[in-house]
Amino acid sequence: MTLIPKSHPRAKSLLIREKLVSGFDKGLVAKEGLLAQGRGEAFDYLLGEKTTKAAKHAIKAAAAQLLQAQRPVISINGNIAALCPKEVIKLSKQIKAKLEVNLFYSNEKRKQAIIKTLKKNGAKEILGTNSANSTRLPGIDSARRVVDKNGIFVADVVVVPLEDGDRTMALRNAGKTVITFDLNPLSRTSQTANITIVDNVTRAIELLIAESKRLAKKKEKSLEKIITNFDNKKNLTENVIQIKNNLTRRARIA
Ligand code: PTJ
Repeated sequence: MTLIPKSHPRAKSLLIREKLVSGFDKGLVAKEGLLAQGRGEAFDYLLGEKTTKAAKHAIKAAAAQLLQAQRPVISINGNIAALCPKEVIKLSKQIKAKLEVNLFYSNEKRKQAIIKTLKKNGAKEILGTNSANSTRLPGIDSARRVVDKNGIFVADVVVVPLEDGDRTMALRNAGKTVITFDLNPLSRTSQTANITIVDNVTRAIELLIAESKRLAKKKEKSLEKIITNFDNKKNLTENVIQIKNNLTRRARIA
């Protein structure tokens, strides 16, 4: 990994980039995953590279939703395996969710590398690895249609971080509640998910773990209230307004 001096004004962003590049070198990340990171970085820049108030609100709703779920599943792709393998496992333990590897750019070698990384980071059971257990999610043509009979197929709540767009609607049509992390509030996934956390997954995942821990002590009724009071469209609008305000401020300085 390239040495990034801590004093560099963009050190945090550069370190995230290095994680992706190193994940690519280890065979975890698709080439296209590097492009996805670039798009994310651009939106992160516009959002001010910090967790917005709206994102904190979405994180709280996501934690409540996950604690209420009967069969939650976290979908793992190459970018997530490279960016936050430890955290995703910690989250799965906290909310008792299953982990399922599901790739857009399907590739058996890459899948095996992802499984190895997850196991190295403490994952016990990983779904999406046994073709005898696979089935098809209707309404989707990409490789993401192949899902595990005991995982995403029967899940009630699915976390799909850094998604490519065509699966969220298929999952919604199958009656599932979808939670995503997506820095682009305008993406199709952001617009069709039930809860969109518009934040860098590397920042937001730790906050989601902490919030799930905090809300685990709350009664069912207060979790329900958090969920029903959350409006994803309104939350996305708040994020777009945040971008607009940041740009207006920058335009005044320039
Ligand atoms: O490993 P695979 O084969 O399953 O492929 C994974 C990628 C991410 C390549 C695939 O799902 C893809 O092509 O995704 P997209 O269509 O590029 O969408 C990814 C979305 O995630 C975009 O809206 C990005 O802005 C957003 N994004 C990128 N990096 C981050 C992010 N959101 C949160 N945190 C990030 N670090």
